[in-house]
Amino acid sequence: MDSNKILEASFIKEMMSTTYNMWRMGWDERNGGNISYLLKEEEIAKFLDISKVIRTMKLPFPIKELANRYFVVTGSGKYFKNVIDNPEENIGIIRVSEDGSYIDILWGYADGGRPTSELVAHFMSHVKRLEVDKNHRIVMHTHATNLLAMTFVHELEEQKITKTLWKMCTECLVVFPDGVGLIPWMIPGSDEIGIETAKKMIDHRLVIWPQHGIFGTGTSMDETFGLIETAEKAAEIYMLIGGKIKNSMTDKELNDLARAFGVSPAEGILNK
Ligand code: 2HA
Ligand code: ZN
Repeated sequence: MDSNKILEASFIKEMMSTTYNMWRMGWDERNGGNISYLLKEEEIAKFLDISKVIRTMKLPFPIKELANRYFVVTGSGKYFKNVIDNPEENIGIIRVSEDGSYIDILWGYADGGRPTSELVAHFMSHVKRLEVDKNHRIVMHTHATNLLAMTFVHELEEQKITKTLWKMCTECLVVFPDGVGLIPWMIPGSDEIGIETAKKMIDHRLVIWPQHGIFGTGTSMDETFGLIETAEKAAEIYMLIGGKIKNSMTDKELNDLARAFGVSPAEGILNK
């Protein structure tokens, strides 16, 4: 099978267009950001000989929950800006081994590269999200400008950040009633940041990394991008108004909104 047939696959096209969009948003400077997309074997087998392993790579610790799962993942050190012109070098397709201890590289990373440095955070977040949503597929990390800026001037308390974001645009509570999770500042790429991010993913699809960026998860690329885009828009409004608030939605209005749209706001944030 021609290995470039994979470029016709919709999931590869989605990786190309999404990374480009995120770069255009100004969120993914240089090698900032990473995406992993859980794929079904049959989706890949249509385009690629899945019995051909190019290379293998050991994982820092076994992730048995993802055994035999396939992903397309952005490359470590690669620029989102460049994926659209050269997907073979900047992204790759991987499969987690039977015992979860290593990965097979099946396509991509053509210059000898490897998946994102945040692979642990991605894999552990996939595990947690799959436990709560069987349709879960995407983990997306990005340096969304205003969400990052907000972590310098807002209290670092997840319920307070959630409430602030909900109040910035009427749509926010409807789009992320589960609110945002927040972890302390930690070393990127470490196992610890992966473990702490994943813990937050049990209750949230968005997790903020102070002074760094955000992790978003979802069932499709559009939904996940839209989730981060909505939170980022709210953070942009917050940074634009700079604390000078004369009018805003009351807790009662937010509760009415939730009822009208049939969503349940995360507990303990709005006054009843
Ligand atoms: O991939 O964004 O957090 C580069 C990063 C690390
Ligand atoms: Zn980052």
